[in-house]
Amino acid sequence: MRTIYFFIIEFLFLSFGIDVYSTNLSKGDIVVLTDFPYYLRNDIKISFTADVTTMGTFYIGRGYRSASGIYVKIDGTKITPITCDSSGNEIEKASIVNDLAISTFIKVILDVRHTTKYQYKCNLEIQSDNGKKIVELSENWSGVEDPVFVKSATSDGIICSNISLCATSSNFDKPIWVVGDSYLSIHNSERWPYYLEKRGYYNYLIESVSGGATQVYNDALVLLELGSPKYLVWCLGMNYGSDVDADTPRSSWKSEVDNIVSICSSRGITPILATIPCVPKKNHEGKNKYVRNSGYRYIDFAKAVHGETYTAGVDNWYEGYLYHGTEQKPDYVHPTALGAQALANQVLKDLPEITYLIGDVNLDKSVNYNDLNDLVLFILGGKPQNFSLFQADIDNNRKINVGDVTKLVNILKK
Ligand SMILES: [Ca+2]
Ligand SMILES: [Ca+2]
Repeated sequence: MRTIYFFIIEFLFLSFGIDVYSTNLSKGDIVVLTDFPYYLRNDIKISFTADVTTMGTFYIGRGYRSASGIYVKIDGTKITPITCDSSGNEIEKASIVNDLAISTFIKVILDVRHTTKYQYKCNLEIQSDNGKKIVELSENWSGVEDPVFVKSATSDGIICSNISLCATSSNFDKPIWVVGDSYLSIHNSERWPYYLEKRGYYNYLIESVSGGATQVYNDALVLLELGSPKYLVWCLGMNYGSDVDADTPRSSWKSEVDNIVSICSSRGITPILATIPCVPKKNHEGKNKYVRNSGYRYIDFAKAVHGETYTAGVDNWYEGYLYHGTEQKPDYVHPTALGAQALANQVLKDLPEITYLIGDVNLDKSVNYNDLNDLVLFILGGKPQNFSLFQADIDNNRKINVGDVTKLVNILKK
């Protein structure tokens, strides 16, 4: 088997997508989009086109045989959704009939987007010689944290040429990006984004992976090549080593935070830092002092759960906030549902902008023609009441002008 790694060949600045091209895909080959963020969650659109030499089985999606992998297997007669268990073993779901005659070309589009609470569903579209087929898959893609790939099966795989694999995300337009680790999950009631979603607030990009540390920092550098949020919320810290003391944060964490702040500064992005609750085996006092003294805004997660001080081997959090795990599998790192609610409340307190609706320029929690009137009034030099500059820059280019009016009209037309 051959593994092919590609680097960015072409940016599509209008859609913020990444394309990768190759001459062919043979049995056993896998193509991975190495310059597209691996840990991007939520909305994502993947497309694959190829000239078919011999139709056979192939897989397309995210995380081939990885712990949170989710993808589809397509062959000449059926489409089979696949999820992977925590060991990366494939679990095949009920197949859907594939009645397309695929002999000269194929185009596959996977469009994953938020549908209902805690659910990210995937629309699959396949085009070929005799038409197209569109199906909505029933699996929930909200837990995915893996790279985009296409793979030809080893024994009966597709053979094709002129392949193109492309990925993009509507999330790149979101004004707030949150980068972190296993604390960030929308479908787990022991994580804070769950409680934001419960209140209807999910309008932000999440980049995260369990155990996330420097690998997420590196992924964030890739992500920042694809767009610029207004706010970059930096929640990494738990999975770095203990601080030397309360005045000396872990050097690897500090150098990465410093670099992210520097990138934000040069790009006009507002960094939002975060304190990290101390846990019985990890001292984050140095990181937290550094965050508090940085002069930047921050979310005070340590305060939210009473994890500000470190005592080796002792749970200093509020009663019932820290998950202890089981005797066989102790935890002492993650919050309980109670702890997660406290963290969510702290996010709402320290970053109220995360609740804003795109286009709600008068901040009355609905988007309608009053917002359009106020936006036009402001651009013409008037002074609308309760006008939010943050909300008015709908196209996220740090200017408030006719481009934002066009965006708002498009939102209202939907
Ligand atoms: Ca409004
Ligand atoms: Ca603008």
